[in-house]
Amino acid sequence: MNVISNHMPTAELQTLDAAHHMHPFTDGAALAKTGARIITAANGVMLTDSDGHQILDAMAGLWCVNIGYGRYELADVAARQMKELPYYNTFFQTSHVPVIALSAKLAELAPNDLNNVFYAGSGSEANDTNIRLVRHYWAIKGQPNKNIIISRKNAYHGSTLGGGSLGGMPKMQTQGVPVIPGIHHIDQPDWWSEGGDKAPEEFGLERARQLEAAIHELGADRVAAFIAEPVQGAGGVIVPPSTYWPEIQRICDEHGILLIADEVICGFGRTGHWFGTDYYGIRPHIMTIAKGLSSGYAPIGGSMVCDEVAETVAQGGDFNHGYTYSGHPVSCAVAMENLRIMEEEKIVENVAQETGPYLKAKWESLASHPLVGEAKIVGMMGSIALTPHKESRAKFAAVAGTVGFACRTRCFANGLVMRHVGDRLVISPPLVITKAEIDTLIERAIKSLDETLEQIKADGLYKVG
Ligand code: PXG
Repeated sequence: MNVISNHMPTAELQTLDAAHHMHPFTDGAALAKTGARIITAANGVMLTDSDGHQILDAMAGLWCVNIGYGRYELADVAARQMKELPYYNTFFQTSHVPVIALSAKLAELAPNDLNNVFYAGSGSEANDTNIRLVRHYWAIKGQPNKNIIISRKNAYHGSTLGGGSLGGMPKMQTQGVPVIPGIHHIDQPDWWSEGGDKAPEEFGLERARQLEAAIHELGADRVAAFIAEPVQGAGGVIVPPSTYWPEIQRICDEHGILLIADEVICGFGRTGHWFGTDYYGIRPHIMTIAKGLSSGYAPIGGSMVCDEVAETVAQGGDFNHGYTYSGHPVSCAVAMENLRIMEEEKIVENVAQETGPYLKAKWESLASHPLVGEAKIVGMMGSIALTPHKESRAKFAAVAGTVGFACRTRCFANGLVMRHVGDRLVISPPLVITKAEIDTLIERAIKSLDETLEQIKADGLYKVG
């Protein structure tokens, strides 16, 4: 077989890719026609594709390359760990130094008494763990029927059977999930799309109180936990009104419901704090972590668990759960090095005090563009809602996502990766993005918005639905 390398022509790579590679979250037939964009290298915030184009990655891969590309320190640590101890498991009363070190470090960084880590290979797996963990916890406490988990519509908690069942995205719900019984969904706090005439604060309270209504309906003795992302990421960077999280916290406290904060995107500096939980001042019993934990350099996820839940589970005999790669030594070592760099280079502080506010001012100014309704941002996760009529927060007549996709295509052509979620465009750049790179991001975004507006006018798509 020929060596397949970066030096092959793009078309040949695309043909091979289409012939043998099934892509996640992709229309395979459509992709086979156009051919995949092939990324060959990356450094800092810039990607290089197989045709030599330089593209500013305002998505940090998939919301994960927090320290940016090209940090050889992580490669060196991985190589060293592979030579010393490439693998050993953490089942059956064994442990190893990288997992011990990372667990202690995470306990130090995490808020409150989230001092205990159960490892997984990804965010989806970690949420599967959470389902089993909270049900097992209540069973040990003599309440096996306290097993319902409340989640939200338009939430994303992963793509495994468990994660997909917890999630609330309509497009996923028709394809083999939900399959886990005992998961109940309430509405999301998306004021732009669903707030109607209410003030955002009033709407935030109303949506939080749906949790209380659901608990009353189902019975507090039946509800094990509530799971939510501090800021919904894949759902379109939906920043909840300020009233939302304090009310959710009150409700969980008053009714004895475990709170699971899914920090897979919000964690590790994305909000300008170590965790989204810190940003909102909430006190979860469990946090789901992944992505930024290793800046995506190695696969790793996990559940950070408070002392009381961890101690109860420890007293409950064997917890018959785990993955071959729970606490993988190479991933743990890479994550440790990532956290060392984040601390040493004060990356989170820099987002909070310097680059975050700089990006916020520029991002929010996009709201004055004729195509943009709201522009929202927390730390380094932002979104804009495209609309044909700002005042009424109208949707387009075209199928949802048509205009968003057109804009995302213009972004690519202009050397910028933004992701579209329906007719919202979202960003989540590497946290190390500089002010000059933020200027480039915004210039390219404006150019892409201008071109999209022209295009949809020409195509007759600039119409209220
Ligand atoms: N929870 C949250 C909040 C996530 O955002 C997961 C769990 C699952 O993590 P894993 O590591 O199993 O993928 C995620 C992942 C997108 C996109 O297009 C978002 C995610 C994954 C893939 C695509 O926005 N989030």
